[in-house]
Amino acid sequence: MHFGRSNAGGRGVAVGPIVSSDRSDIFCDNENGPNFLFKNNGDGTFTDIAAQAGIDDPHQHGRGLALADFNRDGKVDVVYGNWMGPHRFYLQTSVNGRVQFRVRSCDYFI
Ligand SMILES: [Ca+2]
Repeated sequence: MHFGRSNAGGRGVAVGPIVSSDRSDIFCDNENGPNFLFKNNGDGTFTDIAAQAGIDDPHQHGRGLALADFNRDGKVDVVYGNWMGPHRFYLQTSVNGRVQFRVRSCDYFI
């Protein structure tokens, strides 16, 4: 099975119910090009929704990542470092029933 572009330069991968309530999705932060967020379709296939969900971050070079529900709203959020770029902290939200990730600045932690 192949996911996305073969030259993506993956640097981090995490698996869990990121956008699905009862299935394991896959998030990959990449060095060369956009990140992937593969939503589990429940039939052995996955759909990359990173761009439509606002978490593709195509101009950065991801390094490692973690998943957690940082704001305790029941939705999984994503944090990762970038090489030679700003680190990212994304909170998951929903806009008109569609999954969206909003990047937050580090002052969110204050
Ligand atoms: Ca959350």
